Amino acid sequence: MRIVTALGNHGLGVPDEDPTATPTELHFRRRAGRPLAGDRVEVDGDGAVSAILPRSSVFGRGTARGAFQPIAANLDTLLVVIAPEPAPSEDLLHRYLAAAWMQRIDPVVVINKCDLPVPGAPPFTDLADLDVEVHRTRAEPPADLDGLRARLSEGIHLLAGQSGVGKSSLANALLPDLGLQTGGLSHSTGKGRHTTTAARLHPLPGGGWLVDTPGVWEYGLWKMPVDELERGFPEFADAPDCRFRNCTHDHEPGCGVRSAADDGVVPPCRYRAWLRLLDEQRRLAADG
Ligand SMILES: Nc1nc2c(ncn2[C@@H]2O[C@H](COP(=O)(O)OP(=O)(O)O)[C@@H](O)[C@H]2O)c(=O)[nH]1
Ligand SMILES: [Mg+2]
Ligand SMILES: [Zn+2]
Repeated sequence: MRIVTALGNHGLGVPDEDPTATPTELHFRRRAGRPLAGDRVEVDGDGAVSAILPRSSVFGRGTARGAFQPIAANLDTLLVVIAPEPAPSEDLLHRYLAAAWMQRIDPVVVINKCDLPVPGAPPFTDLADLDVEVHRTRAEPPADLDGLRARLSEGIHLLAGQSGVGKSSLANALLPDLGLQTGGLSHSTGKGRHTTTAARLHPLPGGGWLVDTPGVWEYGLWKMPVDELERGFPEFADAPDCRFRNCTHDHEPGCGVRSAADDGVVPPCRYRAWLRLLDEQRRLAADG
């Protein structure tokens, strides 16, 4: 079975061979651990989840205290949605990219609302310097979605991005029967934290799954070692070696990453993102 949504010790699942079947209620046995949306699981004779099959990835976020909060399993793609309006946060864009890379998930940037003029300014102009796939779409009314549709026909893909960029509109355009509320209404109803992070998988008509996580757009990382953070910055591998093996690429003399950023070998926007995420790690560490 494939878990399409999980809420603590129970959830909904569909047979692997029939993703569009009506999901059935599943109890999760304690010894199975905590299944997540996206998990493939074994079900015992009583119809309860007895084991989680090995995961290819786990996508999560940091809580306010810096703990890792898992959101979905076996993601292939993180769709980072930005739009000309509301103006994108450079910080949020780059932390999503880093989070995807460090969790072995391919990021894809979706520039939605391409009916509006796309500003010739960062972070839009920085995208050309990054090793990341970019799609331009219009969700409302739906247009220019064929490229994205084709890209999503296999695997599990999660829509992320700040409020108002058109995530619900995109989900509605890609999943004609969904009928999600658009216009940010789900934000103003003051739903609890549990509701706002419960991910839900929807089978796409052309194959593949789209994961929708209502309300998740503030995105903090969790406490992690510096080398784990660095997995989110694959472009640093192109920099010369640093003088110190445990270099944090911040203040240290002889830092290859900083010199590569100065030379433009590492995109300066990525180096700035690194310094912000390093700062966040130091704040999390200081909070205990
Ligand atoms: N002009 C334009 N507006 C869009 C597009 N996609 C969504 N919108 C509008 O943007 C607003 C926010 O969309 P919504 O899907 O709720 O964004 P979400 O908060 O990311 O889920 C709504 O008023 C949509 O009608 C688009 O491609 N072009
Ligand atoms: Mg929405
Ligand atoms: Zn360094």
